[in-house]
Amino acid sequence: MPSINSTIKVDSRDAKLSMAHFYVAFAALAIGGLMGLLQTLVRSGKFELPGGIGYYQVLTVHGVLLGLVLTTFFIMGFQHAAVSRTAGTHSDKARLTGWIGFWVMTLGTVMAAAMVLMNKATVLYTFYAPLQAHWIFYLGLTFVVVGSWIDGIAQIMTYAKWKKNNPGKPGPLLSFMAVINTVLWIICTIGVAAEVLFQLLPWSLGLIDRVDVLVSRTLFWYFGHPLVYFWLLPAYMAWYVVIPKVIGGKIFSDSLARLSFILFLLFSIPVGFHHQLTEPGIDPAWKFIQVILTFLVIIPSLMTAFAMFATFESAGRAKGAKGMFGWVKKLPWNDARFTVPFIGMAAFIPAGAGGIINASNQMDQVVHNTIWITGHFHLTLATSVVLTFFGISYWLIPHLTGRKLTKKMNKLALIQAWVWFIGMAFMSGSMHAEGLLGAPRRSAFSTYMGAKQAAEWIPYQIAQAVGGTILFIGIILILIIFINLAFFAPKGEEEFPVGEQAENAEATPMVLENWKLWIGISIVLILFAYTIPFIDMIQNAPIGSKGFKTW
Ligand code: HAS
Ligand code: CU
Repeated sequence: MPSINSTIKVDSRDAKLSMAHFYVAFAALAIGGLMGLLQTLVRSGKFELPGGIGYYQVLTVHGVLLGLVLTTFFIMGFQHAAVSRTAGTHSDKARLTGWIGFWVMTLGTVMAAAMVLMNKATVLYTFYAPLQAHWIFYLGLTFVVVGSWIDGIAQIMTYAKWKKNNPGKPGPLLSFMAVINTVLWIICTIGVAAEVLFQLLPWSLGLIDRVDVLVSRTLFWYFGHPLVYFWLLPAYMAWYVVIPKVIGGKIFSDSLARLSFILFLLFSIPVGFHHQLTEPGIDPAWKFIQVILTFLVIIPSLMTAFAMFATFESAGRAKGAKGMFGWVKKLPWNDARFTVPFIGMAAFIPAGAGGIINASNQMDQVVHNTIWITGHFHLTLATSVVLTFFGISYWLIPHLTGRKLTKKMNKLALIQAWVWFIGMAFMSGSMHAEGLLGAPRRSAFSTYMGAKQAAEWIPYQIAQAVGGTILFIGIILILIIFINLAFFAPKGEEEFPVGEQAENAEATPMVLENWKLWIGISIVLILFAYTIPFIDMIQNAPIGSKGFKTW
């Protein structure tokens, strides 16, 4: 694996491009996080939204800004920096491509957010038909997707330039991972782009009078599950490559890390039916096949768990750790760059277990559409991924702005992480428990009151309000730290930590970078998992009022 020495800095022009993405991401966090607080207060039954603002409008702002905007902008900003740091500075052409992508995404975000704030797109972050939004919302989302494709192509350009200048060598691991994530994103967003362009946009413009809901949901979930790995893989990039350097260790295995990313590329897309297990109109045999593929996509996460424990233990042993768990003490617990992502990793153990329950068809009948699912993704996305994003920010923002992570900010970052963990334990924990009692997701307090179990659910909703309030304190803390590190921290050099492979690790086989092979297998698996059920849906689609099949 090419050795990446620790003094290389991200070129200041690329740093500006990354920082532009982070400003949008953290602005989305601030607004979306405030909405989250309001939601939990409304659900406690003790708070009415002012000025006739609707609960579902607030929920749509929360989901779109945090689930789609914060994530996409943060990930693109991080990947630009990662590629520039390890595969070399963007060419002027690549950087210009990146800026075009950024502005197209930003335009789309403003269009969609404006419609949501004007209550003309209260369709939640999954914008399921038959809920209909203003056409500007759909056009805005299209710009966000197309903009992210352009943004991602800039990263691929720089990686390809490195490969051309270093024939026969495996690309830098961090850049390889960023390109895997971008390729995964481009392949999976084709589904949601088709749904918006051929169904929702013409429908909202009145050009067609009906859409086939099953087709639109299938196109959405073709995209929706890989969306979660588009979120997860940048966290894994930090776990695999940055954390080993932060703890003074080595990357356990470059090949294992690459293989786990390739398995995500192969198995994360042909599995969307696991979000549709209770839906009619899909042959159970194809649901079963996609559940099998879902269980295959759990394997790279288990590989990651193994690799992380191996990384921690070898780093600890190298420092003289004795006994079965002596290495735990050798980990840098006072360094936020390690401890904050670590809390995210530890949270991923129950979070992933919850995912396995969701994927288990019979158990999903119990939890589907309950608040359990909301608890699941507040552990996976809002804790494991987002805490790792915070952990990345603590060294990347000062690195990019030519400042230092000070002791004071490091301390505040550790406090923020524990506040986040405690708030999430209350909120996600009570969501999981209340979901098992059958409480529905996506429901305000008022809709609960009709249910006979309402009295039983109230204590859990109060716990969610407590958790949501603590989490909001966590959001204020992270915003203070971000603003300090971006604008006020003392000038200085903050390392962009990039780990190096352990001496005794095997050389990386070049087959792992055979893009034609892996993208080819990914496409074959998608065609295998979706072609027949999709033909089935179209053939059996109802006839529209104008006498032809609705699409
Ligand atoms: Fe999920 C629903 C299945 C992972 C996000 N998921 C959702 C939704 C979201 C979401 C947003 O099969 C709701 C969508 C909606 O609005 O309806 N999910 C899974 C499975 C996994 C999984 C099998 N989900 C994620 C991740 C997400 C995410 C990651 C965001 C980032 N999920 C489902 C299913 C549904 C679902 C169904 C639909 C349910 C329904 O009925 O609607 C797997 O990827 C999980 C694998 C992970 C593990 C854990 C491995 C542990 C690791 C950490 C080790 C810790 C270390 C640190 C090393 C098996 C890697 C040291 C620790 C110490 C303590 C020392
Ligand atoms: Cu999924």
